[in-house]
Amino acid sequence: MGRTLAEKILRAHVAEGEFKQGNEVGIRIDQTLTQDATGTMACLQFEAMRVPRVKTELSVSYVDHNTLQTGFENADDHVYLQSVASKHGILFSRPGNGICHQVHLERFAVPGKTLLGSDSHTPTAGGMGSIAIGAGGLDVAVAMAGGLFYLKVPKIVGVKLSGKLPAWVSAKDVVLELLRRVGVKGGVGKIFEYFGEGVKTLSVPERATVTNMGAETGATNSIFPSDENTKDFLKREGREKDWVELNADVDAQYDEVVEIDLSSLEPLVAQPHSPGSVVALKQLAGKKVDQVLVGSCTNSSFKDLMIVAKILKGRKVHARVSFGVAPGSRQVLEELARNGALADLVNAGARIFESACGPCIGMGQAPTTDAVSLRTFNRNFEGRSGTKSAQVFLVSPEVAAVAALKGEISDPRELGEFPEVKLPTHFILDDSMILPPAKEGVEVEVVRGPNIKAIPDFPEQADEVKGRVLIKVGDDVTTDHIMPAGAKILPLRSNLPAISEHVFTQVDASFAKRAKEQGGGFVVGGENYGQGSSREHAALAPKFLGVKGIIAKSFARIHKANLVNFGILPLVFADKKDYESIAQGDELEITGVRNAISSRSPSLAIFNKTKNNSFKVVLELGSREAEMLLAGGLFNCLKNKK
Ligand code: MIC
Ligand code: SF4
Repeated sequence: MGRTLAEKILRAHVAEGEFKQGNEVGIRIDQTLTQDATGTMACLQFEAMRVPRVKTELSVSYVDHNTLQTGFENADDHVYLQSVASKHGILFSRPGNGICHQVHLERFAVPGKTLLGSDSHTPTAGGMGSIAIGAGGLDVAVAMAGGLFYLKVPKIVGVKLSGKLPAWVSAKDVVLELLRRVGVKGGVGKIFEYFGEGVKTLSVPERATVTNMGAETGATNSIFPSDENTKDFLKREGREKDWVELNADVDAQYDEVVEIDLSSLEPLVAQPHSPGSVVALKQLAGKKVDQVLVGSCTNSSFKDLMIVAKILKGRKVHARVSFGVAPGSRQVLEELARNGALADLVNAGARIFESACGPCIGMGQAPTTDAVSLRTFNRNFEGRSGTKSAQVFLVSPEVAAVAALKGEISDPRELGEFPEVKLPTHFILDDSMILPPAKEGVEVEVVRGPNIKAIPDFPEQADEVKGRVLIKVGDDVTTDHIMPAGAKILPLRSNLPAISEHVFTQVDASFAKRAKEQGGGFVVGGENYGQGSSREHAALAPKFLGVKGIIAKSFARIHKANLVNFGILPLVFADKKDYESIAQGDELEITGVRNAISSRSPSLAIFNKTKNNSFKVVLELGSREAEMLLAGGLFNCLKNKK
């Protein structure tokens, strides 16, 4: 039987375990990426491993999230990251050089390689034919130190593309269509592998838009073949030598197949507050718009921004709309500056932001109260924009540009001829903002500002676990709910005691105080607990506050791994109905926890003292995870092995 492309690449990297769906395997990681918001923790953890130089083929540390520098904290983090990178053999992409995923795609992603990144949108590089997976910072630190990355072999779902996108319909609509069909849980435990005739009609950056936002389905990653278009893009980036042809076998068998006819697609929109709430744009035509933002790692490539500039050229942004553009990389920005498109954007009334994540992670540009904000981004979780009452809609650059002109949602197809965008034969190649590491790392001194606090030691897993339910939340709770970001909180990413004060603040401002007063306890959640961002602070900060276990109907992949990495029990209701009978404040007790973990008995009974009843939970663990939980987390586990 023929093999899928994902299987071929994964098999070539398996170093432990048998490659069989559902089995845990350890894979070798060729490349890593970190960004500053998760990277400071990853670097602190890497430093604590006392490995002098990274053991990967390539590791890059990007600064793109925390670039506002409203105080000394962000700036201190940057210098810390720069010095760690130099000392330990990591390339350092300076603030202003661009968003990690866009820059990685341009300068480093290679077909057939494995990439592990401490950011959930790492699968962007799947557009280049890499197996690119998002993970918690600690997993990435382990990979930098030469360790394997462990994952359950996912199902491989083939997405068969046919036809060609009509004018004014773009790659964003392809992935919105996938989200419309499968929703925000539909990709859990799966890889989406694209194939079929339609693949040829999409360029690498367009493919990357699709693989980027595949993260919103909960998928492990998404991947496109490496073909002539891949070669073409690499050539324009001066990296033709990195090209290899990679395809699934013609008789490859997928676990499932989803078919998308590109020709039949129309402009789509994800409505508030979920990337999975997708409807046809025409249903919302006429809705007044207050803010339009173009950028983020989903849609900030040269072509995305050129389309917007061409639509706006010689026109003016509507008086009601605040219109902003954040180019994905310095390369994109310089191209636009030199070819005149930047002037067209400025002339139309655009506010130009730095090449960084910016408003996508709530670093500035919070919309007005009750605003309607149209964004080319990938996430519209409630409050993520910085304004809780704002309604954020996710759209393509084409739709965004037309809304900026008209001041309301309107079908871009009504604007007439679709502007053609030609890619430059050679992109401007200037890697001077990517600093190479020192040749002799030993001499480099790591610079630590007062905001950079060491991670505390955590004890091993107790046998008896007691505590109250500190909070009960519903389905699809995101890591943005658990550990919000934004201009106020993001600068605290390297200061665990300080950031912990903000756990669950969007949901219940008194959570941290209550958790501390009660000496920790439990969190009760619904389905898909911890979807979205890879931020390990959503596990680490609750751990710091004494959270011992999360009892949920199901968990998102990266978050579950982060919980285990930091020694928090991920408990799943054996009978989902028990979720109903448990309330905030209930006193819970579990005994024999160590024994259950070491005997890998999947089932545990929880006694609800308040209700005087017991219910069952499942603790599904591989042997490695069991070892980690017993030790009180991955870090303790590594220390024990030394
Ligand atoms: C996000 O888009 O939510 C982030 C910010 O990039 C996160 C990482 C983080 O929280 O630092 C992600 O996607 O993993
Ligand atoms: Fe940055 Fe937004 Fe992309 Fe996350 S989703 S990496 S915050 S641009």
